[in-house]
Amino acid sequence: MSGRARSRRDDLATQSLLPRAALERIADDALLLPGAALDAAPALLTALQPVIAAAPWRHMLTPGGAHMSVAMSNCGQLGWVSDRRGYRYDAVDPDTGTPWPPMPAVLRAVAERCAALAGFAGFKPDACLVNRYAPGTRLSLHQDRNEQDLLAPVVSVSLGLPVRFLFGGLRRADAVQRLALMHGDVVVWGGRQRLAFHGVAPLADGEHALTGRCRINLTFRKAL
Ligand SMILES: [Mn+2]
Repeated sequence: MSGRARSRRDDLATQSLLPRAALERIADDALLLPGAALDAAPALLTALQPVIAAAPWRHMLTPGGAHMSVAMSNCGQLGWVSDRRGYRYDAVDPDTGTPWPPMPAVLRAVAERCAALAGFAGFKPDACLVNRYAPGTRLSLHQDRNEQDLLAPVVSVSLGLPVRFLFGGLRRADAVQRLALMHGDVVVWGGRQRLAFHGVAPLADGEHALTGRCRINLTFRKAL
């Protein structure tokens, strides 16, 4: 590991030990809820096991024909899919030809509670995208805009290895904040920030007691 990569990882490890506020404002209508899913994390990971058994990890094709570096699955009424035809939501897993597994109650409960804590009471997600990041994997800046309901927020739950979350503005060229996301952290954005550009920096290598050598991200949305 290079010295630079080591210092970045050490920064993240140090930050995880510092006292943290219950709620940190990123922007109007965008909030970080430090550790909001920490207590539930073991139950979330256990509930994911039958989801992944029914809808195994896969590296979807981008419309350009490249395999995405992030491994993905879905649960809930709808799943986010990508292939040569584009990005969209589908009730059926294209890999198995069957509906996506149902959203486990513990996942739904965490998403709805965190949305309410962030000021989006009444959030009823119908889709949960499950992303698995291996060391070195990143997600470049993008907007979530495949949902019909752009009034509902996005709720993002981080599990496992820490990462730098990139949160920009409504234009791609806007300044980008770099936020350390730890295991159990939740980010919620909606309202005026619903179409904010966001992404994650390359995942630093490491080992997490609950997830092993990866970060798992749950992204809850109301697609319809
Ligand atoms: Mn996104």
